[in-house]
Amino acid sequence: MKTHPDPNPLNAPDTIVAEATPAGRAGVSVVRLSGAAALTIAQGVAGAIDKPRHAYFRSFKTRGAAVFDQGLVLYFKTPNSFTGEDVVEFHGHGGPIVVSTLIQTCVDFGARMARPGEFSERAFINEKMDLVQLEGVADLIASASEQAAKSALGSLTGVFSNAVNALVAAVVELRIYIEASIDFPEEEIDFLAEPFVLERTNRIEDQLSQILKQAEQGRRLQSGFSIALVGSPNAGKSSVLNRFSGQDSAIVTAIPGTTRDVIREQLLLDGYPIQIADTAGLRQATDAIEQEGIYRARQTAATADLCLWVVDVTALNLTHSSPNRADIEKKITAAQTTVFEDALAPEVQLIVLNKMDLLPEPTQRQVFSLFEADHNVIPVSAKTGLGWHHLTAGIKRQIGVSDDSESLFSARTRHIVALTEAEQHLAQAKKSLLAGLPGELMAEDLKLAQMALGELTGQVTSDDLLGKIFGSFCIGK
Ligand SMILES: Nc1nc2c(ncn2[C@@H]2O[C@H](COP(=O)(O)OP(=O)(O)OP(=O)(O)O)[C@@H](O)[C@H]2O)c(=O)[nH]1
Ligand SMILES: [Mg+2]
Repeated sequence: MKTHPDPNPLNAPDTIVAEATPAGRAGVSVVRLSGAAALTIAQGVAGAIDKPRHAYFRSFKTRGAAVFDQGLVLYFKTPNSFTGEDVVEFHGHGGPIVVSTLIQTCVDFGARMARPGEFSERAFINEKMDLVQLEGVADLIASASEQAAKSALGSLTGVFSNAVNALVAAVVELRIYIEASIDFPEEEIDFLAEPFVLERTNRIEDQLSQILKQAEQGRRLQSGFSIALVGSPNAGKSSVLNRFSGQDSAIVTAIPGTTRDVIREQLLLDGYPIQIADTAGLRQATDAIEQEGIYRARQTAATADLCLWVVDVTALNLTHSSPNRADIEKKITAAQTTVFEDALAPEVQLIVLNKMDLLPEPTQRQVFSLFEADHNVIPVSAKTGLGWHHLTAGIKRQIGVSDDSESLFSARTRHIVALTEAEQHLAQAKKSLLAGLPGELMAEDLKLAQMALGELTGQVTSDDLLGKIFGSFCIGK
């Protein structure tokens, strides 16, 4: 009788196994083994296997040699695998019993169950991918929109990492120069006064702020952009929400003060994930419920990535005069300041001039032409959809996404934190330089900036951080 190889589990304590596909019933399910004993264990389950990247069609047997499934076995020889270790994939039938028998059989032959994110962790330790790339893998899997997936792929393929690495290289180069100057104290002043020291510092600063901007956009692409609809009662905020969501999400009535609660909808705007919030109309309310609604409206506006300030165009009394742009803008500002004393910064808002359908045709045409080339005031009708594509385009412009998103990558809060930290250290370094302070100070700040950047890709890491990152991944990833 043919006996299965029997690896000593003590020699291979660290070969891990998990289902790589989601649990449940499916045509095919993939179980993955990784570690020094992966091949021996796989041979125990499926017989002789030696050729890497070859699809073997085999029966899968338990340690007691009972056949329980048949399928494909693929062997990836170290270091040419996802984890960098020997990896074997079993493509068996996707039934819960079959999969659990397969995993149990691998354990019987000496593997152990993988912890969450352990395959990724090994890929990181074996330098197959850096942290940003592995997070890109997780983001790609979690992507809820086409654009989010595109940006995650950017991180996975190294767009983000390359940008960060280039920045680290530039910081290191500058550091070496500054540190060399410290070794020649008599000439230090001249060293630091070389114009290229400031030039390089400025260039690094520009590069960093560019990456930070892209990272912020990348993070918002993953989590979604938040938009708040604000304005006076009856301006048509709820109608705008309903047109965006394509359904009657919020109650619309002709009674001012209809909306009190914040009503949130998730949607895709040309493939970009958006969270849009309808809020209570802003006015001096006497009713306690409405007051609370207005308080919430302000809070929503303050934390949103973008506010759409909805204005009822008929409330501007344009019908009797020939509309004039400066006049309209003045009226809008006046309306805003009466209801929203802590005025919104112009860069976080778009003015939605609603109810255009109610204007007489000639006035309508005039208003449209007045704001044709304007990026901040957008005439629309929530009722008829008039001008809606301008609004969509305006939002995309405001949140900084373009259809050419090739250069995008996904990012997480921890990346933004690290980049911001690096930016602060760099600013401090520049300050010391401009103040003519000793080179040691600048060198130290550059070092701190470098370390902050190193945390992104994992060049500098604590076990704590790694545990947190990989712990958030799922088992089998
Ligand atoms: N003709 C026309 N009427 C509109 C338009 N948008 C909203 N309305 C009407 O204006 C009234 C108020 O609309 P809502 O969407 O409830 O306004 P709101 O800003 O949410 O009001 P509050 O919740 O009270 O703050 C309703 O009668 C709507 O049908 C529009 O574009 N054209
Ligand atoms: Mg409303």
